Amino acid sequence: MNRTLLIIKPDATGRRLVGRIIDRLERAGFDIVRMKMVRLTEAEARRFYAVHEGKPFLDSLVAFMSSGPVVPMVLEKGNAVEDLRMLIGATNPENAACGTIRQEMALSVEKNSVHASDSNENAATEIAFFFGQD
Ligand code: 3AN
Repeated sequence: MNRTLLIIKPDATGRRLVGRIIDRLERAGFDIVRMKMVRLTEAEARRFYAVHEGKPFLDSLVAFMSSGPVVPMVLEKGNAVEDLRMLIGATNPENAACGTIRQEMALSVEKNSVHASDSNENAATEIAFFFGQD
């Protein structure tokens, strides 16, 4: 079993898509082991996206991610990181495969409804960011 982090982003919480996204995750065999709803400050969003420091889209991304509630959750499954990336689809919904969460629900490359960790190492860091070490 591996763990990964998924975040339901403000565009999706704002459109009442939380239940639909959770349904997709559970049907795909993920167990939710931690979950909460929080509103990030700009400083927290900037810290979460520190890897994107210097990118032209960072300021807009930080403003968006702190614009409304988000739902971070820890998901458990065999091959969790890769399987979740497959289920959510490409960053840009225009390139996301049919049947993926982003193809179905995302509005744009920025307002793309969900975040998922892209490696086991980043999953551990991102889980600790929201839920500490326990
Ligand atoms: P992913 O979320 O698929 O791992 P990353 O980590 O490359 O993609 O990007 C993090 C977030 O930054 C994306 N989810 C998206 O909201 C935003 N983003 C990435 N690339 C762009 C871009 N070219 N223009 C605007 N926003 C972007």
